[in-house]
Amino acid sequence: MKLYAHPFSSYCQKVLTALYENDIQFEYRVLSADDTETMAEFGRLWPLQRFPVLVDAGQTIREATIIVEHLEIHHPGPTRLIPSDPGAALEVRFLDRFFDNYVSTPQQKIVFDSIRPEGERDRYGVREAQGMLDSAYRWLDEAMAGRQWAAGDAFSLADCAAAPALFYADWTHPIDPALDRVHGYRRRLLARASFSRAVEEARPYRRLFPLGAPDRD
Ligand SMILES: N[C@@H](CCC(=O)N[C@@H](CS)C(=O)NCC(=O)O)C(=O)O
Repeated sequence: MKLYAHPFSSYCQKVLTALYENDIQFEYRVLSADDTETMAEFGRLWPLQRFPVLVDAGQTIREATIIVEHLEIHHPGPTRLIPSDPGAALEVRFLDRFFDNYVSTPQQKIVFDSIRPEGERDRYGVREAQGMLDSAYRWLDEAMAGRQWAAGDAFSLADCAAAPALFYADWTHPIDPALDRVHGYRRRLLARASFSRAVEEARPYRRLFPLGAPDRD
């Protein structure tokens, strides 16, 4: 298997967390502007040029969630990232969508806006994104009552999505300190060996964070 990815990318960390969780072996094709060969391969695989992309037995799989679903089908391990019970699986998939759509998407909006040329910035859109993050944080604080992981007692796809989403979102638009359950959950995610490994691999790239990476985590 080949994974086209970059260690500092949140969606790549989502997939890396799933791979490390089950100790799945793969060839890491790190995307770098200097490596024109890998970039060209990647561009042919996915002209939309969003990463990560996985190639497994000649099949190209795009979108982080679909890659994790693929791993569950073809490379299952001791950590079942999607429950076999269909009702429980729906809750996991819902929370995966929650973290992608309502945490990662507004977080990326704020970061990408900050690197637009002066005069091309979208202040209204950034305020909307900040409002969405505040609503998502508040909702999550309620939802996490009595839960260790996003969907309950078991680590899942939803936690693979949550880990990088909350990691970068708190850097971008800090989580209200009063939201203890969200902070506690973010700390548990950072302590999870699979995600912690992804965070350590990305540490050398922190200078790339456009808003300036805080001196923590
Ligand atoms: N919906 C995609 C999102 C992937 C995504 O946004 N990846 C970012 C890196 S975290 C990317 O490709 N950025 C390149 C760009 O914006 O040009 C997924 O779930 O895989």
